[in-house]
Amino acid sequence: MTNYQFPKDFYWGSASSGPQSEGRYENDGKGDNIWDLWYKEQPELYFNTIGPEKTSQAYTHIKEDVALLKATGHNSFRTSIQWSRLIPEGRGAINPAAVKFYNELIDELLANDIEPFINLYHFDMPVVLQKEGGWENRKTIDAYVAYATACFELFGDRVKKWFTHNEPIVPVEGGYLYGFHYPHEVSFKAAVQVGYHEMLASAKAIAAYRALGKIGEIGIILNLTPSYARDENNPSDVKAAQFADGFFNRSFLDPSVLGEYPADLIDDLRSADVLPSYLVEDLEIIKNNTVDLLGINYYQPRRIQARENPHEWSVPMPEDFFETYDMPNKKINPYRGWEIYEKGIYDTLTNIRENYGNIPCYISENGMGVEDESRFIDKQGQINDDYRIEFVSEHLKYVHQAITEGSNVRGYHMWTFIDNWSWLNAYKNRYGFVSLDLENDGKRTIKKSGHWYKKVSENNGFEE
Ligand code: BGP
Repeated sequence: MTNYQFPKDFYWGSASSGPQSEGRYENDGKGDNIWDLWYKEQPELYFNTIGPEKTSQAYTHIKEDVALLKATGHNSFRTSIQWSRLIPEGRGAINPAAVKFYNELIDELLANDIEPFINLYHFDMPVVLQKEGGWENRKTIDAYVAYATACFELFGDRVKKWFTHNEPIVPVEGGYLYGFHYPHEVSFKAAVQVGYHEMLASAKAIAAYRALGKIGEIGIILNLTPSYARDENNPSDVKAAQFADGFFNRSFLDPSVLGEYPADLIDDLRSADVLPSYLVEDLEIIKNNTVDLLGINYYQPRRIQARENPHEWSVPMPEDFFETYDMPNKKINPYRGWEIYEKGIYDTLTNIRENYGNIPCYISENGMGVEDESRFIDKQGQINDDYRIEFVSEHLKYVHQAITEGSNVRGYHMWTFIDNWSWLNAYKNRYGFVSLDLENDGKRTIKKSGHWYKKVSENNGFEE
């Protein structure tokens, strides 16, 4: 029996986001974001045609949901402030109903000793700004910094943990390479420009936070997906894995933590003629505004090999530099199809310790999506998700090992709290500690994993 005890004051919690949990509320002033717009244009793209208005309706369930956070052992919780709720037109007037809602949520969390971790951008570009080019347009950065500043001014007296973005590579991939986010363009050059603008916006928001003299920490949440070469002894595979790591991870990790872009990535992007336009002074801003705290989302690794065949697409793509391969005998989540590789979380934390100054970090997402989880409901209506308990505990063991070896890990947030709506996948994959019954007025029931997590949090660890 091993005792996995975590450091004092460890943050136990889960993560969600405004657009995935709040719901719409037509008369409460929220503007449209790109998910609302895309749903109006092409509802058939959304799984079971369920759009972004059908959520757990967190907007009207503050007390009930905070009580559930308590009942599942949370001492911290991440969500985001929806840009299009707070500032419906993207820039300009603030929506008073939004201020009231976020104030009530934050106050209720604090009254229950639950530390709010607040993220700003979670894939939810206001439509007005998207019509002007969204992150492709440098002017969006000013609108974003104004929104960030409004958040700091309105809520920064109580919120002490801020994040500028969740997974900034995802709008790059989804919106400008692989078609799963609006505006579903395919342009490597636009993709790189979008990523660069997101990064500069992050640094400028950090500068704005510090200029206000607020006492708290500000960071960024990155999905750090370790890239493993098929053959560590094959230089072409290693080079391909290095590109994937550079493009998907270090393009945000390095500027966010070290204040500069990796030289190998710049060389690769230059060779594809996709370097972004920038101003020389931007680089000073990025250098001077690195993060205090890093959130790490980890789901699965990338298995990479060198390209075997020339590419088949008509435009340059990141895949000119690498291809993924299907590793034989890998462990798979049978209910979602993703690889499960628990050691990836340890390798990522070790990389942060060894190469990124052991900056304070926390696991900001990690979780197991399951299709049709209703098949695991027992007679009492509880989902017996032993697979999720195993998933979380196996990852926590590796987090524990990293901490034992000196990693500066401050907490663990599972994705997610109550089953939430997820972009084009809607409710295809359920992730929560708490189930949501869409057929039954959004009824919430704590899953077996939620009860288990409470004990883990109370004991600040577990024995196994
Ligand atoms: C992460 C996002 C979350 C959530 C999660 C699960 O990348 O930060 O917002 O969507 O993935 O995704 P899915 O429901 O598509 O499995």
